[in-house]
Amino acid sequence: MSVSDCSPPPAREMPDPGTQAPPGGPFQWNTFLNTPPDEARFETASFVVLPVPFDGTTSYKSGARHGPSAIIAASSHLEDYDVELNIDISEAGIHTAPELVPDLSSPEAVVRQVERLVDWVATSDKTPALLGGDHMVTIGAVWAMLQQFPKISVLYLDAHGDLRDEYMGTRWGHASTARRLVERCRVVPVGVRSLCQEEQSFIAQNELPVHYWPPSVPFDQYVKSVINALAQDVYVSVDLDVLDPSIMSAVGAPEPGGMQWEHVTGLLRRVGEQRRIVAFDLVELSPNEGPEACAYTAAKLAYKLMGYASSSSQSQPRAKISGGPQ
Ligand SMILES: [Mn+2]
Repeated sequence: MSVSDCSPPPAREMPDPGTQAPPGGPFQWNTFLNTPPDEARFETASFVVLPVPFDGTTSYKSGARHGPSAIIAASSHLEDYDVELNIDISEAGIHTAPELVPDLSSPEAVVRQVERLVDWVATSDKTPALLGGDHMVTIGAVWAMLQQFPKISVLYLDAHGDLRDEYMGTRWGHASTARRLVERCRVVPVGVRSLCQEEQSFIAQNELPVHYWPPSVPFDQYVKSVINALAQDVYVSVDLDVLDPSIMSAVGAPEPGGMQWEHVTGLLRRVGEQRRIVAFDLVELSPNEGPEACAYTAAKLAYKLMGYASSSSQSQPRAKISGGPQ
């Protein structure tokens, strides 16, 4: 053995394990788009993905607690470039927060947890992108956004009304989500095709701008009517059961006769162009109830929503992406 063999190796600059990739790789990061943490820092991100794996109030088929992780895993297979918008949506910066551990003492406790979490993102001037979980996660999220945007409207895509005052002993469940929101702000339900009698009476008494599916007017007119019902600042809530079960069977309460991919994306694109999308959520994916394609479809819709929110950028500079649709 020579003397040089025993000398210590030259000092190397080691990566910071908190924010940078270790040597070697590639790695699976469990972040949206599988973005390494040093490229998806909170400080520089326009969008913050908030996984909320809670399904404690589901009444039909549970499993939405597995939705956020399935969407994030599927998102690693998305192309960064979006053909429709002709932009790389990821350039806006997408940070993925760790999964919330739900407080199981009561559904209301989860509402408060989500409210604090979304408030943290909104007060940092970033766009929250919430992944549920059952639909009740929307309640706390909208409450938090109302602090920043008092005149917000909620665009509520859902096969169901979610307008029961109480269901199965709680006022904070997925069946009461829209009802809790109506108490504080304007809600525009879209894609509705299943209601109980109590909900139908509530809609009539309160003259809610419910847009049923299938539409009774041409789709273009349907979209105009939805947009006209919305204020300038919009929170978009997508219950994936708004889609037809032929393309989205992996939900807790599938309902036949739903919207197709082109309807949902066509509507959301126009909303992004004509209103300001300040936050959104995607809820009720129950991955074990359907094929793998459902998680991918959900991930793609989440990514497209970031793109549509970015096209609101004339009035919302925080989600600005260079380039833009042609
Ligand atoms: Mn719902």
